[in-house]
Amino acid sequence: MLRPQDTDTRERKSLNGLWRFALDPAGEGRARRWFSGPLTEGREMAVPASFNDVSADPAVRDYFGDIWYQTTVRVPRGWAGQRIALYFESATHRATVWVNDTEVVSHEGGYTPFEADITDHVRAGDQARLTVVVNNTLSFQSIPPGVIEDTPAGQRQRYWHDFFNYAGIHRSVWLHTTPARHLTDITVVPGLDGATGTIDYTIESTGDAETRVVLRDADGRQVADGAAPAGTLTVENVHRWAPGDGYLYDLEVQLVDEGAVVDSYHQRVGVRTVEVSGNRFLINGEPFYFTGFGKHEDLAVIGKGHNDAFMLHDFELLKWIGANSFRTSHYPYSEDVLDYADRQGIVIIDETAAVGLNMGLGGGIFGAQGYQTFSPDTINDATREVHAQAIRELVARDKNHPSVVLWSIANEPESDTEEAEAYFRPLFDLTRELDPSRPVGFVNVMLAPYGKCRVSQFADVLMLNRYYGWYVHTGDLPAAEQAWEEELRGWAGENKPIIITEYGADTYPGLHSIATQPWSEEYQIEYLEMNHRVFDRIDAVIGEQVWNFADFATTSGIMRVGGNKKGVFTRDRQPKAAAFALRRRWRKDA
Ligand code: BDP
Repeated sequence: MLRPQDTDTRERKSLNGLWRFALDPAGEGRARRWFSGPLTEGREMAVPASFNDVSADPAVRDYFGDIWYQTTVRVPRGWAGQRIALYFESATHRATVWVNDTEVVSHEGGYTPFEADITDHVRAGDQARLTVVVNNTLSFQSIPPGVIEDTPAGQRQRYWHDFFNYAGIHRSVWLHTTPARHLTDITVVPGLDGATGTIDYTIESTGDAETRVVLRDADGRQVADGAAPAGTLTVENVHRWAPGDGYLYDLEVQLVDEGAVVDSYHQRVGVRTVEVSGNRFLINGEPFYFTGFGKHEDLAVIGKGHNDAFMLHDFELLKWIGANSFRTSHYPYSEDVLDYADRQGIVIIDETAAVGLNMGLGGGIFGAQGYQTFSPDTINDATREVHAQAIRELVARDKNHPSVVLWSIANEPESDTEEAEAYFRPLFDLTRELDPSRPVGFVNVMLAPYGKCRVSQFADVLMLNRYYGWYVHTGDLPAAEQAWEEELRGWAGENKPIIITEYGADTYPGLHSIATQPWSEEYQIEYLEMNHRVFDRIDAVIGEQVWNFADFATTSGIMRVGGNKKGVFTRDRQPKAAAFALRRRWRKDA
């Protein structure tokens, strides 16, 4: 599936704006065919945005179930004779869409795009009613998982991930055209042979037209071309894509019939290689050290809604602090973020939404559980298929981004049991089959330390989340330092690169202390410095990503003060004292 574009042969129209909106607590909208007429409740909702915090009603914030969105669109008159499609960049966590009275698509998974061909259901020049029912409930068969529990006060949604279950239509919605005969997919895999760049490409299309590809450099000069639907382009003296240098070529792909261009699409290409060698992570053959953060899509009012200005500002802050990378914890981020990272030369660890597959984590953050992680009634084969589909859709969407250097197929799942091993083995195989060009890993949790984890054997890179000095040895940094180093030395013996994908301390901005006091701004600095001493003593550590870039909203709990406060920046992006300390470490020039 190709993201909508305006090209010589394609047009798109944004459907962003205010949509009619209705919650459906009785779950009656589908049976009562709410899609077959105007939603009458009279509320409106911004698209893109999470609906939760837009309203001032706490019951809306915590609502789970069906959520209805509706808009009307006039199909441009000039679109007659074209194939017309609807493209949702995401709808969290699942959605069904109607055009007028006809159901056109359903999609499971909250963070990847889906599309419906609606050519047969609309007419150029006419108005059409679009209705979407989004559903945000989590179950043991959703990614991420959750459960609805009956309580004396009614049903409650529980989940085991430490961020608020924002939902709705978080990203842009497009109405767009393609020609009837059209390109359906493009895959590029870059390579390097000394100063020469290679680009293996594969083009998929409907129909039997010929293919033409033209590669242009950033100044628009043609540097290579080809005529087959698959092949290799070479570029002498290639300008490599590299961390900090987001140089992109433009691959124009055309379908051609008797000399006429039938369809045309532009694919950005960054020429770089990624490889694991021993305990090194190589980009363009050079060892790379990751600095940066685990982030979230999380903002006041709009929740996980994508916002261009905040995206630019976050990247400015990354640059300011000397971060060269981040992880899309804990779900695929907006396609705009990936595109911008490509252009900025920011390196990305791209993660699925498989977070919270771990009932062992219960006690502390989420309260007692009473569930077994893997069992026929909880995370089971059906869940694994949903998880596999999430991986397929992530790779399909992000495979061409040079910024993406590593797949993370899960965050902190149970990984110390035989069931976990059996669950994950095929998912690693699948990811490698889908993309042999990038390393694959998952993020290991403290409950499955060195010697106990049975899943890390499948990973090319070890990604560890550790909270020595926070959740354990709280406030006792010397004890934390010793225990942390001891564990890390064990992992280092595996001869794989190690990225510390999370280490962090909750910090209440403005709280100060001369004594070593957790929650103070000084403690956050001391905690980070302790970690850095440990990392610097261990050769296999090739990356440090602090948890978190910014404070973010979570579910309620006694461990959370108005959300998770491990941000180096506050939720409104003001620096805590630790930001300056990190900047001194990461930016040798500052
Ligand atoms: C890890 C999770 C992350 C949490 C973090 C924390 O990966 O989502 O927010 O810990 O506790 O368990 O702050």
